[in-house]
Amino acid sequence: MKIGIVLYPTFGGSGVVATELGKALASKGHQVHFITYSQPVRLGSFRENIFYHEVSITDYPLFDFQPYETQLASKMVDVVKYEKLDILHVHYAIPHASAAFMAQQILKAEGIHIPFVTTLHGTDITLVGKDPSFEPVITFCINHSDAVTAVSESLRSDTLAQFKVSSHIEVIPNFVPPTLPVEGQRAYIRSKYAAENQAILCHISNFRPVKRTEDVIRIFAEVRAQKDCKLILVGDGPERYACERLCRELKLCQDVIFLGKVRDTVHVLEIADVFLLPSQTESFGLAALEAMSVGVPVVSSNTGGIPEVNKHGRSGFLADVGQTAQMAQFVLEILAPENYAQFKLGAQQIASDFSLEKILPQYEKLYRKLVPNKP
Ligand code: GMT
Repeated sequence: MKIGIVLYPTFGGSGVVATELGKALASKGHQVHFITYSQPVRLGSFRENIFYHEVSITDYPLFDFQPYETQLASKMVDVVKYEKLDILHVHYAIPHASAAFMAQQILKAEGIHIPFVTTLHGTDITLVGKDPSFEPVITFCINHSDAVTAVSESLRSDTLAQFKVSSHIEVIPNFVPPTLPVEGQRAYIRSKYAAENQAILCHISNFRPVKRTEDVIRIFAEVRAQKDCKLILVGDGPERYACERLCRELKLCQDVIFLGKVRDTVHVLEIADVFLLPSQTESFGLAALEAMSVGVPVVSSNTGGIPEVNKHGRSGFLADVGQTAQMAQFVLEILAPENYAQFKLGAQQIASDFSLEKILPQYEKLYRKLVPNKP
C-alpha cells in the first residue's frame, strides 16, 4: 500500500509515534511518504520504502502569518496525485485533518478518491481543542475523516465529551519499537552521570506548563533528602528557566543535569532508575512507556490516559496531580533494594502489551478496511 503520513516533525510524542509507525510500515513493504515542514526528528538515515516531502513555507511580506495549512493541503494533493497514494494518515487534528479534508475535496473534483485517517494525540483535543475558536473546525474534521483513532480510552472519552462527534473513534494505543540493547556502553555512560551508589531519576518532556516540570524538581528534592541520587532532565521548553531557578533556590544544581533536546532518548532512559511524569494531564504518556520498555519504573500523576499505561504497584506508582511528597515516597519505595527488581520486571512486562507487533496490525487492518483492494 502507498501511505502518506502527515505529522509534526518535532520532538513531541505525536511526531515520534507517526515517524515510528511509518518506519515500521516501510519495513513491512509498504511505501511510506512523510509530508511535513522539516525532516522528522526520529526519521534517521536513508531507508528502503521511505520518502520525505517537505512543505515549503512562503515567506511573503503580505502575510503576518504564513498560510501553512493551505500549502500543506496543496502538497498533499500533489503527493497523492503523482505518487499515486492509496491513503493519508494524519497525526494531530490541527491543522492536519482540516488540510487533509481540503486535499480530499480538491482531488475529488479531479475524480481521485483518497481516504484519510485522523489520529488524535491529546493536546489537539484536551488543550487546543478546548479553545472555542478551534471547535467548529475540529468537530467537522473528526466527523468527516474516513476513520478516527485515539491513543487511549481516556482521550476517546474526552473527545466524545467535548465535541459533537457522530463518527466512531477507535482506540489504538501508542507503541514502542524494539531497541537494540547497548549493554556494554550502559555502565560506562552511567558512570559519567552518577556514582554507582547513586540512583538516577529521569524526566523527558517539552517543558510546557502541562508537564509540571517544577514538580519534578520538588519530587527530586524530597528523594535526595533521604537518598543519594541525581536527576537527568531531557528536553527544552517554556518552563526550563523556572526549573533552573528552582534548582538554584533549592541548592540542587550539582545533582540536576539539564541535557536539553536529545534525539535518541532511549539511551538516556537506559541509564535511569526511575522515570517521573507528574503531568497535569496526559492523553497517553509515551515517554513513560518508553521508559518502561527498557525496564525503568515510573512514578506519575494519575490523570488522563496515564493509568492505562502505568499500573499502580506493578510498573510503578500513581498519585494525584501536585502530590509531590507522595510521589517522592513512591520513588523511595521503588528504589528499596527488596522492591526494585520486581518493579523493573513489572515495567517491562506491561510495556510489552504495547509492542510494535501488537499495535501495527491494528493500523494495517484499519487501512485495509478503507482501501480493500490493496494488499
Ligand atoms: O505532550 C506533548 O506536549 C506533546 C504531545 C504531542 O502531540 O506530540 O503529546 C501528546 O501525544 C503523545 C503521543 O500520542 C502522548 O503520549 C502525550 O500524552 C500527549 N500529550 C498530552 O496529552 C499532554
